[in-house]
Amino acid sequence: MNTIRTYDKVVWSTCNVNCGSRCPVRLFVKAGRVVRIESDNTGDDASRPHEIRACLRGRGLRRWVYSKDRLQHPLKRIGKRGEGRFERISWDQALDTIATELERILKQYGNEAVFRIYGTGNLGGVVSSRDQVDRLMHILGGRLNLHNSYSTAQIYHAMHYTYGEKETGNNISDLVNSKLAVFFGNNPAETRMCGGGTVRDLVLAKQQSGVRIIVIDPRHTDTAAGFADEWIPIRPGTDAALVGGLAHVLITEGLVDQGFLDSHCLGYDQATMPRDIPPGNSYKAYILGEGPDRIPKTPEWAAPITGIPARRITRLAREIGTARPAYITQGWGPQRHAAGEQSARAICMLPILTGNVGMPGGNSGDREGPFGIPFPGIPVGDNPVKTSIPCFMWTRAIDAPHNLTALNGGLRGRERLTTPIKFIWNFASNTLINQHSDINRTKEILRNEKKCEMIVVIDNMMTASARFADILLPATSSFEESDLCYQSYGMELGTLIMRQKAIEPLGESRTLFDICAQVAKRMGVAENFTEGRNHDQWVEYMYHQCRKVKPELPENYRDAVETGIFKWARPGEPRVGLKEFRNDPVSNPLNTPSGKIEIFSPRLWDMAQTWELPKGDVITALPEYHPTWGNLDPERSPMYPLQCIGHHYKQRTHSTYDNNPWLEEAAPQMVWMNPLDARQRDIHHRDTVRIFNTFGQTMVRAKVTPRIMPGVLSLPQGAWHREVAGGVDANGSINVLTSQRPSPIAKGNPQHTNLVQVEKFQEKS
Ligand SMILES: Nc1nc2c(c(=O)[nH]1)N[C@H]1C(S)=C(S)[C@@H](COP(=O)(O)OP(=O)(O)OC[C@H]3O[C@@H](n4cnc5c(=O)[nH]c(N)nc54)[C@H](O)[C@@H]3O)O[C@H]1N2
Ligand SMILES: Nc1nc2c(c(=O)[nH]1)N[C@H]1C(S)=C(S)[C@@H](COP(=O)(O)OP(=O)(O)OC[C@H]3O[C@@H](n4cnc5c(=O)[nH]c(N)nc54)[C@H](O)[C@@H]3O)O[C@H]1N2
Ligand code: SF4
Ligand SMILES: [Mo]
Repeated sequence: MNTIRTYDKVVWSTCNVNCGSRCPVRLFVKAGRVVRIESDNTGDDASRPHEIRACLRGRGLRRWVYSKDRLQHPLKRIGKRGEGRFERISWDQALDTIATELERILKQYGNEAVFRIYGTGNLGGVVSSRDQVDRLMHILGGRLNLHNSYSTAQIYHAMHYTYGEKETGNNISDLVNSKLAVFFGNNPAETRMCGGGTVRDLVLAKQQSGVRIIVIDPRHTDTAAGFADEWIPIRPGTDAALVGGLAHVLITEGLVDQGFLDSHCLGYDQATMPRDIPPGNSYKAYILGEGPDRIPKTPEWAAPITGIPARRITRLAREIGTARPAYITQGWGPQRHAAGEQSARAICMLPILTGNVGMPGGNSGDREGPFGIPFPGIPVGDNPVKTSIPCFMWTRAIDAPHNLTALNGGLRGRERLTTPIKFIWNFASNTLINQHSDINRTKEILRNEKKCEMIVVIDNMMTASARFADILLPATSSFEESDLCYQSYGMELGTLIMRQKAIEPLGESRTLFDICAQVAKRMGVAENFTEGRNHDQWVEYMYHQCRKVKPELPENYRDAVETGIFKWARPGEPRVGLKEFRNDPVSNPLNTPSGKIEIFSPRLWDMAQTWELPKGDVITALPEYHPTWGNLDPERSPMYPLQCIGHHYKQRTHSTYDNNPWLEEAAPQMVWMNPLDARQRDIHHRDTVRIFNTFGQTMVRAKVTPRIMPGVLSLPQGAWHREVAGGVDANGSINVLTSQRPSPIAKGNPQHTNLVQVEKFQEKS
């Protein structure tokens, strides 16, 4: 290995993005440049706490930080919004404009007109976190709140109505105690790629116990390829139908845990139904065809909907019903759909029916539960504004605010939105354009400068969102600022990394803290905002807050910086979610109104009567399957006969790192397509194809592979949108094909629900 003496300094840093692993990296600096990156090398694979190896993306950070797309100076839009034409201005000009406009908009429209859009580009920083914007706005009287996330809107609501609790899952290391594992749309080999994520624990559990793993996913994922004993391809959006077929076998063959259902659950059969509900509405009645629709949910019923043969459904049900304990889990792919709440709730029915909830080696049906140390974020204070929109509904809050209500759009704190969004803070987010649905419609809404009047983008790169800024500010990257970084979804580890500034800011980049402090100064609230600290002093202050949680951390901040990285292994046995409830449901009731697992949800029963839904959407008290606008029988939608999902891809984290050419070479952007679908259209591997629907069109190369089921495409989400003609994207950016129609309960993003057509791209001569 190169000796440290070859370099001027070596500092600890992190990969910031929201893949969730927050890997430590070491930056080797020479003559003011980072010239080499290494991964964590403290510990080894076998030790506890273990080594956290960064993936290719973290190791490729230099290509990203020094990219030609890097923003280096404050810019002001010239020409129409979104054209991408800017002129360079000074920091003073930029900050004065922001402060003047913010003041004007606050005065003219009030605080509900200001919105900090969802964005995850710098979740790895504590001081350089989006919380700074919230803190500033709270001091200035508040901002429009947001709830949900683009990650988990539907599953969050599913868990809320079923269990009333968050994080109900067992640690994945608990797999060593399982007889069988069933993964619905969960792909940790790609979405939790490094040593700090789930994949390492999965490798170890599989090695130790040889537990049988079944992956249910439209794609033969890297997880299926690496770990699964069997892959069952399923039509996207139909997991609830599969569960219906499985439940029918479990019930009719006596494989359900009746005792558990009687003592812990509401609404499995008539005996535990709420008294005021008419008979025939229990889960058992629904499955056996004794409910209002009179349809028994047999495997033969589920087969044509899901694309899984009835025989295979029966066999899977018997496997699940006889393996005790069974670890049934789902990723967040099944829920990022038009009726994702129903898929997520339905998958939970398998562990509920078989009594695998709250057991070692079992699971609740939720995603695997994390272990994390509760280190604090910066204090953001109270938001005086109580109105909150689902984060996905922001385009409606600009375009048709008066049509966004509690009953049709999940608005909280008000019956109806009264103030449109007029000012957007977009920090470390490409959700303004690239990551939100229906890019072409979003652009149309934002191009109208009378609607949203001011957009401030603070980013490292000239992204598709940055092009829609009125004022565009260059932020320091993680190489250029000190901060603290905590673990995210770490299953077996808690971490604290003392990130150190490695190089001077590129160009005129500034930290988010400095930007907010300067705006605060111009608005007359500098002292409130800074509390007399600068960026580095805040980092030190937050370190001392961490010491309150982990008093064994060095007393002296410089000593901590010297050590650079702290890790804690999860103590004791793997966590078993809902264990106390399982052991004694009377003394430890759940947070649902009944205190039980609500298979039948009285709250959803009421919502079904009162909420206003567009035609085709339903809310049901039971986790029923209903076809949606996006997974209709393709024969009934001949124009767009293919379903198109968009998986989270190893080349990048969302859109971040898409502009690293090394990663594009390692994992190119291609649409997955089954050979049967390709042959019908005379498409060959690596051909350029055009994928289109009513929302737009994109061009990308085809990956013709049996690793995806016929009738389904998967276009890896996050590619940088590049518009080449009206509505046409040339870079395989999936959000020109997705819809802004929200899911029924959560009002979440249905971005894996899309109907499309594909054909070979032919250059017009
Ligand atoms: N490499 C990489 N890692 C990431 C990210 C990234 O962009 N790149 N993003 C991070 C973030 S913020 C998040 S929220 C998580 C996302 O994590 P997930 O939401 O779990 O990831 P997805 O790839 O969307 O979906 C997981 C799997 O579900 C499958 N799937 C899609 N629809 C269905 C369905 O209807 N039924 C079933 N059974 N399966 C289905 C997909 O094929 C995919 O393999 O990943 C994180 N990790
Ligand atoms: N079709 C489809 N769309 C999706 C999804 C999907 O599955 N399918 N997934 C959704 C999900 S789960 C999520 S979480 C969202 C994610 O959407 P976003 O949160 O917008 O995530 P990114 O696209 O990574 O954008 C992050 C931005 O932060 C910038 N950035 C990175 N590091 C730093 C930093 O240190 N400082 C600053 N100032 N900026 C930085 C990057 O340049 C980038 O522009 O996308 C959602 N969109
Ligand atoms: S992208 Fe995720 S797994 Fe890869 S280095 Fe960064 S934090 Fe780690
Ligand atoms: Mo996410």
